[in-house]
Amino acid sequence: MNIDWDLFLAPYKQAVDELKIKLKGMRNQFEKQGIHSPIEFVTGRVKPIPSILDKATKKNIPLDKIEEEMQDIAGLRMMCQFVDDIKRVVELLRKRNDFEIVEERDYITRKKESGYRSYHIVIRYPVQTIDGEKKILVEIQVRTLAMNFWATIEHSLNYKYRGQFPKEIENRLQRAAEAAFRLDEEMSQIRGEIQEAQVIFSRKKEAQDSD
Ligand code: 0O2
Repeated sequence: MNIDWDLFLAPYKQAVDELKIKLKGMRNQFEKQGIHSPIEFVTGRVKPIPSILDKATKKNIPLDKIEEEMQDIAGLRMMCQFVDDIKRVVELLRKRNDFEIVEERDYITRKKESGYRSYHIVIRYPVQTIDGEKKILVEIQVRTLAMNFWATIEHSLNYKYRGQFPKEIENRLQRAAEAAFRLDEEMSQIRGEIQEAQVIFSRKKEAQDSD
């Protein structure tokens, strides 16, 4: 099957661009109201073509089925400071009416064997095109900064070793995953202190900026 990738990926690119603005807008609304935002920052990407092809081969997905069966061609990531913020973000996403939630995968309560933790929400998002509305699947990953740090490092190593980690690296990654988990726990314990400090810091910065 021959795919015109530019044409195929165009609505995915549009969805990522639109959702980045919408999800970043949620953060801005918290800031405007002067309350702690459960969202620290948002990123988004369209899966590169070689990764789509690799995943299709690995998961036995025929190319004419990737639209329905590959849920993360369009992907957004929402990073949070604290583990409790993840729940709040998920609730905010559930309340929205500009998309429909298709599936939720909680890899926080049950982390993956690799040590990976994150909350995944798959949505069906309507993109308006000149040929009418097209609904596409988008995966939103919600995670803390510590979970993101670990996943980013593990992802690069995975790429280097193609999933076949030497035993020592595998052990270190497991220990790093535990350390990231403990870091999240510690930060949750001193959450009040951190937030007070952040309010003082942002007031001081505002005062300096208006001088
Ligand atoms: P990329 O480069 O991030 O796009 P599967 O791929 O079989 O694990 P499935 O069914 O596609 O799982 O859904 P899942 O696990 O909900 O989401 C897959 C995506 O989650 C991955 O995309 C990663 O982004 C992330 N992820 C899942 N498990 C791990 C892990 O152990 N380590 C890291 N670093 N990320 C993980 P892709 O396609 O793998 O890659």
